[in-house]
Amino acid sequence: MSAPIIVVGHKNPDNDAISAAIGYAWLKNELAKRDADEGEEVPVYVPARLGPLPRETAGVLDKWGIEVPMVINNLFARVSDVMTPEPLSVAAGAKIIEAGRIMRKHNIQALVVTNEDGTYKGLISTRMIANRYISATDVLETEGASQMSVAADLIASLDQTVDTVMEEGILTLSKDGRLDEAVADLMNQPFREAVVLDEANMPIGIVTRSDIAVHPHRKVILVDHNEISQAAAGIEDAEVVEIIDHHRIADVSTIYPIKFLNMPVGSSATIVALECQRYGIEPPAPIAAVLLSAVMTDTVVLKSPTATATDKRVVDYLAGILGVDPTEFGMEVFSFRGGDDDMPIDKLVSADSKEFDLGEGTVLIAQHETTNLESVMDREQEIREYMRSLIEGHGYICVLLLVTDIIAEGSQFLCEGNRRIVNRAFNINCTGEGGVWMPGILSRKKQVASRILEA
Ligand SMILES: [Mn+2]
Repeated sequence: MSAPIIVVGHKNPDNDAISAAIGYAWLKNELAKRDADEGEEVPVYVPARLGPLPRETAGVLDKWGIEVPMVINNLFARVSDVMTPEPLSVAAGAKIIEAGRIMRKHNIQALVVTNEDGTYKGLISTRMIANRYISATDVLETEGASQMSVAADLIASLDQTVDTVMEEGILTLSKDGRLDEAVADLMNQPFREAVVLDEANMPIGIVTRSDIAVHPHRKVILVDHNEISQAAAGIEDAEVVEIIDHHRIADVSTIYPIKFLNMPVGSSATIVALECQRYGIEPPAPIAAVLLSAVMTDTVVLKSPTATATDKRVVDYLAGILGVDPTEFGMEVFSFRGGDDDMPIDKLVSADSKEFDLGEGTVLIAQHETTNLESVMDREQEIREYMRSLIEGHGYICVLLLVTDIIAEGSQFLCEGNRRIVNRAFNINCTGEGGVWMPGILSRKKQVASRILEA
């Protein structure tokens, strides 16, 4: 079975990054099942995420009984992508002739040697047996040795146990280890094989030098981003097979032409819903709920200037499937976020934050949406202290936090580091205290990041 295709959003995932991945993986699986020919292997699409679940996502997934997508750390090819699973083994106490028979029967060059409890002990290869045989002829060098004594030693060798010729110093690997590191280690040891062990020291695979002649690439579909700095580590090593996004076109590149759907709409989930309509595959209620929640959070209940007529149509379509009032539904999703006064400071400031490279350095633009600006501003000192710790820890030249009041429809700008960058772009005067109220600013992408990048 070939490896599943990962569908994943950006780092620091927001509700759209995770929901669009869930929705698009669902649609791709439906299409794969529909379009597969008889007896053909059906590809499997698996949604994943690059970080913790936002509270509202956790609330929606829990309410609609949807499995939380797995966390992935990187997209580098792994040992498990090339290993031959379920390697044949032989007990350390078995005779060499027995090991030889197994290898001949299965036409393989090496066997894993195991202890009595099945755990890993070493490895025996045809090469090691051949060396033992050739060394039997060494007796010819000694005075008075006859061909008969060589033959006797050869016969005696067949009766020896596997552990007398096996090697114990073979490279061992774990299946989730990075392939490039495993390859370097494998080429650095004198043996052609490495053994893959699980946590209990049981052999679960074998990797040989011929297995690594071809370097595999993990297949991935990117949703809600197309920028390397926002993608999983190892993105350059992966094969991007599709991109579904509503951000500016950035720097992820591919070798082959791919399906790249980029639309200036309010959310990636909107594009996923449009694809459902285009293929005539209506999402079931739980998927419709996940998608609708993402349109609502990304467009701040359709109030953001990023919300388009297309988003409104999609919202009506999804709300129709669910039989709900879209605004009420959206408000419920926002309510899953909980109160601002007891939210951990790191969540409040950096749960939804993105890095932007200005050339002179990196700016972090964070956004916190609230229905109660005052309760957030009550924590200003704590917030600013945390923002300064981000600057110290990551070397940002500037950190900007937008505290977006979705009822008053504007954002309070709080800025630490080089405030000139923000002040220049907006012609305002952010200081170290109080921040600046920016009416009508709801969208980081459309109204803030673009202006800072252009300034
Ligand atoms: Mn989005």
